[in-house]
Amino acid sequence: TDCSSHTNDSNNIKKLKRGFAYKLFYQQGVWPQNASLNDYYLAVSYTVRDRMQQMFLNSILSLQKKESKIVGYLSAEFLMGPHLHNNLINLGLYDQVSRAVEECGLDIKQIIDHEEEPGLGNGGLGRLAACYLDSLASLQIPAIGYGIRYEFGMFDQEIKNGWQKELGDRWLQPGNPWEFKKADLTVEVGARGHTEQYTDDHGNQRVRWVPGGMVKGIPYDTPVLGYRVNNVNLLRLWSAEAPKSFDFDDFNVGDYQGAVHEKIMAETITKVLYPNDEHFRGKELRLFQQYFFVSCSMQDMVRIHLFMFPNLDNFPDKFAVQLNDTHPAIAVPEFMRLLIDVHHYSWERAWDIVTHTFAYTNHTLLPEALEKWPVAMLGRVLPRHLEIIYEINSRFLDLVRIKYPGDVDVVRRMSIIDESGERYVRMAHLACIGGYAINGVAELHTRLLKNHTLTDFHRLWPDKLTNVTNGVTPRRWMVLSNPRLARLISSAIGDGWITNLYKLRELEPMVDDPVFCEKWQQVKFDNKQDICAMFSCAYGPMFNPYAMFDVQVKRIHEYKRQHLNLLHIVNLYQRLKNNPNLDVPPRIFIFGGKAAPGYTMAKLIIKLINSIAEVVNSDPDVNTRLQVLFIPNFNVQIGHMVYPMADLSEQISLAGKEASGTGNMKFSMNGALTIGTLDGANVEIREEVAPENFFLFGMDVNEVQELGTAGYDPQTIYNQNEGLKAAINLIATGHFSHGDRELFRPLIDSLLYHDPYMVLADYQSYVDCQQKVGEVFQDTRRWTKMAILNAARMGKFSSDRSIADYCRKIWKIKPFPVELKL
Ligand code: 26Y
Repeated sequence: TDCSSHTNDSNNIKKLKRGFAYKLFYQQGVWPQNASLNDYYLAVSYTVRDRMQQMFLNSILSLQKKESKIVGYLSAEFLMGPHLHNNLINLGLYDQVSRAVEECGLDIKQIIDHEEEPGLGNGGLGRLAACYLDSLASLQIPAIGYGIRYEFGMFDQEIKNGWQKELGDRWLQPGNPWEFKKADLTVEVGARGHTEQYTDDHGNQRVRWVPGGMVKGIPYDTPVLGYRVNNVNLLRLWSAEAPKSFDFDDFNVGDYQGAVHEKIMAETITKVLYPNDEHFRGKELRLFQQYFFVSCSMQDMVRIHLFMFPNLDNFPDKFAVQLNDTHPAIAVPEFMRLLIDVHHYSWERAWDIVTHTFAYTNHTLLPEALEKWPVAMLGRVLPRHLEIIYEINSRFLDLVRIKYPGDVDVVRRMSIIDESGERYVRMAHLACIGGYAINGVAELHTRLLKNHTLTDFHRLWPDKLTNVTNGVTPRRWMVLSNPRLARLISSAIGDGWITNLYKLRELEPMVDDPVFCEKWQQVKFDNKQDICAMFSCAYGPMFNPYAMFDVQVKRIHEYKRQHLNLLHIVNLYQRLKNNPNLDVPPRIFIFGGKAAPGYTMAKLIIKLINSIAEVVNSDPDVNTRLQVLFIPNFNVQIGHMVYPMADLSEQISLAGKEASGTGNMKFSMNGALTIGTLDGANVEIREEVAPENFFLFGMDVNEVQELGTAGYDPQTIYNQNEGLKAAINLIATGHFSHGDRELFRPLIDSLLYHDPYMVLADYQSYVDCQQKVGEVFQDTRRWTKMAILNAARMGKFSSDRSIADYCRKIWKIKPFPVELKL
């Protein structure tokens, strides 16, 4: 059989090569000798895509079976990352395609790296949606991810003179081989206009919305493979187009300029992803983006449902619709409108259907991130929806009044409308009221939702709010990105861990096997060398793979406290300058992450990182033991390199601010140790790996709260801590800015006079903990044991576990394996 599988292999490789040549010739229109790398990338991708079609079409067919319930995952962001590599792994075709490509005289890595990643998300929330699609397919749960096909995704970041510069992300330019345009599934979406009452043919009083304008929504489908299963799910992203472009007979008689203008206006809707995460701004176009994709998606699900059933009575049995944060929460009034105005349901029956359809995931506790649209704006853009929201609110508040007689304050607090000043629609309240389930994304986060942010809703409906701790997919974040580690693990315990991450526990006894430990270290070393080699092009051969790689990659945000990390670096720099014999291991501090273009303080933090790097890296007194590196343009692709090479993972947000974090999980499953606060999922990671394998520092949520109420004064701390004072002064006096004392003043002033994220309060605890980290790192055997135990205990943080929780606790869906028939 060995021999026959070998002939199968070589047969398949032959077929793959023929496939490449065919696609080059017929699809790209080039001979192999004239083909560019992009031609080859596309030819390989189309060939691989063909291998998915059988499963894809059979999966679509099975969606249309009455027995299977479908998850509709509504998300304004899907940060998918590159497709080709992932699809090769999930199909089990990596080795064969790699050899076929090699036999064409090319390198599979080159081809894989050529892909322009679809960066249709800001960070955690968008990447979570992508991990969940992977797990849904792998667990054989029928699902459709609904979102927006932004023409420009997350901006590309360049560093110029230490500052962030934003460049447009033209990801579709080279051609996207993974999507199918489905022009026949186009839907129409209205905007603006007015509502009117009318009497229908049967004498019923009805309301209709007469929109002022219409746009077309065109779906583009991307297949989402599961890992080695036949189930292929669907990512359906909507693109906006003008309804009758260049048909200026009807409305714009002869008005060519006007017609073109209308077309341009329509197409701006899906032009660009808003790059501000965790900071809400009431931009009308953003509101319409949300409504646009939600309306398209709800209409699509209704169409699918009516293809199988005579009416929408049993819609909640067919679809579980998850709202990924409040960005799609306008789905609640939109579905009400479709049911009442279009399908002529009564309010009561429509409300029953709606409230058995939606579930809402909250991803943030930061008040500035909560979406609230000005009533006036919402009424202008979506007049019918505002009426419906008022009616929902009025009926809801009646219920609140009956539950809490005489309590006018609770009515004010729970109302969908915030009437404390200018009137706003609170989208979180709409999502809580309009669905049957609400969840937080980590135990601590859910507890805080229950006790603070959503406490009134929790009191009213005690069973509605539950926790589903986030997870990440081990396919992309281990198998794909860390092949050395994946091979080592599989050689020790088999490859069952890839689909059941709890199996990594079987690695635990290996900590006493010196050979295994050495191999583990070698993997980490090789991963570190890879990245050193990569950066030697830009920086020369300055990075030392024997150093500790201390990494913080995530969006740049004050609450995530990159500047706390910097204060420690400056302190270490000063100690090294003062004492050349200081007994600390060499360390490379690595940063990566994007700042929202309008977030001045975050951009200043990037400048400070690069300024410190400039001084430190060129100072021969310290630069053999301390280096700082800012990796530009952190995205999924760069994440593939970063998580596997890290020794230390920085998860240092102020307790109570990070809802979950998911980078923390990626680091840990790749054998990095965490230095972190008791925030988000750090709490559960520490619980799983055991306290002795986790570097904990800082205040917990209670202490943060107590300090806040007692009155926090950062200046007292500054004055009482010599090391801290010296570090801050060194920055303030212009040591890292060529003597310029003004450059970093806004940052210094913020720390000294406000310090909203209590950086100074946690400083000493952080520095002390970093001291301990350094000591443990010098004991290589101990560090390695801790690292192995970290990875071995990451079972809980697979997105497979998260999705299984959603299925059981919220969606009530069971696996539905796809069978292949011709
Ligand atoms: C309102 C708009 C400006 C907005 C846009 C994007 C608001 C928030 C966001 C993105 C939020 C986000 O990424 N949140 C993160 O979600 C992760 C997945 O649950 C969490 O792990 C992480 O802690 C949280 O910050």
